[in-house]
Amino acid sequence: MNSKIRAIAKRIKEYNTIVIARHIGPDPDAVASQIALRDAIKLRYPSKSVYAVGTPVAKYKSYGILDKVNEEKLENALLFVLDCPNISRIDGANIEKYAEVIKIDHHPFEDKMGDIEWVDENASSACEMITEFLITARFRANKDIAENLFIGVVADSDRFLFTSPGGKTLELMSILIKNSKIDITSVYPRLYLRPLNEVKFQSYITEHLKVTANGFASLKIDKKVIEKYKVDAGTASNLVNNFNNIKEILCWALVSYDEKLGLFKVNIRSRGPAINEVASKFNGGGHAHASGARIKNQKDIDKLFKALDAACKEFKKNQKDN
Ligand SMILES: [Mn+2]
Repeated sequence: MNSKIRAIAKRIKEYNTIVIARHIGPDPDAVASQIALRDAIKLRYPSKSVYAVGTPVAKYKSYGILDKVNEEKLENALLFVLDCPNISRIDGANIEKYAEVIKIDHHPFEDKMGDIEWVDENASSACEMITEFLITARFRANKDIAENLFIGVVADSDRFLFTSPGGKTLELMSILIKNSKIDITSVYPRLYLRPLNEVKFQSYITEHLKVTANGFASLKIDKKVIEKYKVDAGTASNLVNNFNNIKEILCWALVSYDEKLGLFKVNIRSRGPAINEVASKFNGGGHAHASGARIKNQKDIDKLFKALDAACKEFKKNQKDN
């Protein structure tokens, strides 16, 4: 058994109060992984108090209900941080309040949070790592747990386009499906069924993308458009994944304004240059080919766009040279 997995199983056994957090602005992988881990621990240890925390998101409520925890009242609790490499992006938990912190993540390493840091950049998703943990440490996954894990893997791997090497993602999913007997065709609509107004909004984006000669595409989506198509700012950023595999586009970014936070959310994807280092200079970060940034003013957005365009230019030049 992987020594990290053994150590994590041991900690779960030792602690009676366990809190599971993930990143702000959650996606299916973040929410599904925390709820799956919570429910699997409860299944094995029914007397333990296990909580999955963070801001609830209406569209993910079918994954399970999130918990509220008063951290001031916690004593000797264990905190899990899933799918989140940096302390500043943890939603709803303060690592200082816990006796121990365990990170399980598939993003490039950023902040040290505790003694056990299980970081696997090769893993497709946090849900893949939780699946590996449950299978290896012999935790049972019932139908709800298995469906959540499958959803997270499918979402982050873009339906198995990006999987870990050697077939590991597929192997783990095969074991999960076999053991839990879930029907994956009934799971897909939960991720892929979409309203017509959203598809129309996607057409609007396609129609209005600005594409440079270097292959950088971008669009600032203003409030009026979001209102016209009756979508929310979150939908605008999630659609970014639908612009892959376009010949003329190497890297692309969508910007929407988050009223609640009072700043611009930029979602960036690339099938060419690595973009996380560029994003990290603009209050952001992420994976080499999928990053995001939160920006306060228009000027910095233009600066970020220039830097991404330059990265595309450099990438094209290197390809020609080789
Ligand atoms: Mn993830």
